[in-house]
Amino acid sequence: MKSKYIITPILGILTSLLTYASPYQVTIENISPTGGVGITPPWIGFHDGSFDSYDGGSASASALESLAEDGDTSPLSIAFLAGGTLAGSGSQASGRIDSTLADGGAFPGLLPGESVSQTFGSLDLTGNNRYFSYVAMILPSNDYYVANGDPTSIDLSSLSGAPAGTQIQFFIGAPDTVNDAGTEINDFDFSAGNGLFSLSGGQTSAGQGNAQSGVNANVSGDPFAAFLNNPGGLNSNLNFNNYTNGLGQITISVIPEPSTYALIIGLISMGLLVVRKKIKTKFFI
Ligand SMILES: [Ca+2]
Ligand SMILES: [Ca+2]
Ligand SMILES: [Ca+2]
Repeated sequence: MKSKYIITPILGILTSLLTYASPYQVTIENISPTGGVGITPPWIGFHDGSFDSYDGGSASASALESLAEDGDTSPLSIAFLAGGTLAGSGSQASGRIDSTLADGGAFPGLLPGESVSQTFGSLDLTGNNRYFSYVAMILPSNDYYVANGDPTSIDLSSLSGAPAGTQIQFFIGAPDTVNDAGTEINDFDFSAGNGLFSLSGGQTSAGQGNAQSGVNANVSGDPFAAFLNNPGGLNSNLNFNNYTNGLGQITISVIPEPSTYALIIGLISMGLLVVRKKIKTKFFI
């Protein structure tokens, strides 16, 4: 009976810790079928709604071109952290947070079935970091990429103050939503990632390819049918417009703070000691 009174306040403390001490974890998974497309290390950013990566029907910014053609996230990150936007209008004085999620493998991006995670200790999900943006290049391709072109379409504010385990999850690259950046002619002689798919040719260094001078447009139908120098015999699973849900999934979840785990273990140990002591006392009296 007495031990019950001791455990109840401990549970109360645990509940409040889980509610208030909460970092966030972002996990990105390539859900393409075996033999399907790869994704370069995804760039992600948290902002106040002022950052837009592209507008359909408009030319790509050079920072987006670098990512779409070579998987290079540096120019995009620099532009993002400088507070501006790549499309439309908007700016943010300070407080943006971004990252490129590379895994430790020989290929730092995500092949089918691979995933990568990163934890963010402090995000202001009701202010500076309320909205989430992502951009990643599709492999193989010359300038195909996946991104959200609406700055406020992914609102994370509901995760603020939510208990550990709460999450927002969504698919990316659903059929007919992958973009051609319109910056490089689609040509297997200068595409990136060929070697990952046993395709001959391909660019041997960043920036190789012929300028397209086009605009951002959704890729529909067979994505590779109109490529120049198509070697033929492509794995049919490379057709990402045939994937039911898309080519990837992003999960953003509230997780307990590392120090919370230590506190939980400590408090449970204390509780167990107290209970053991009580039981022992009973047996020996
Ligand atoms: Ca846009
Ligand atoms: Ca193109
Ligand atoms: Ca190229």
